[in-house]
Amino acid sequence: MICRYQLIISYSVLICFPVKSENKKTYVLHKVWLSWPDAQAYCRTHYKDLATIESSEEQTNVYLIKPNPAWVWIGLYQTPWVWSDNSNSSFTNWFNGEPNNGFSNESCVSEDLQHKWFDNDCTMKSAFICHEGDCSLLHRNTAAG
Ligand SMILES: [Ca+2]
Repeated sequence: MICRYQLIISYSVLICFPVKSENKKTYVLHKVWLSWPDAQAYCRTHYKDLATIESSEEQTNVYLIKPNPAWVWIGLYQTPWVWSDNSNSSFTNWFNGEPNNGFSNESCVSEDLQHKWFDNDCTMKSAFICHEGDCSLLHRNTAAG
């Protein structure tokens, strides 16, 4: 009986918990210029993913981390338009006339100086915004020894 108890309490558990009380994303601006696929890879390695923007409130939060105007990649690409982190948000903030696939190769989305969205050539190099997950994994080893 004692043996079984020790087995249970020494089991390692993974707990996902909100980083902030309102489950807000944390956006991080990177001023290194990368193509969209390279920016996605960077964000997935160091954060959760390229930025997903799911509401006007989150759009404002993106605005707040861009004190210096810059074009930035965000995590939307096609086709059809999907978010890199698989969010099913339907929020959009397109510039008038966009997306227009203007050069027939515009499959990745960047945000302009006024924070409106444009489809652009994925190989174009640009600053980009990553986001942290809205929850973090806590690895807790409850081994009692
Ligand atoms: Ca375009």
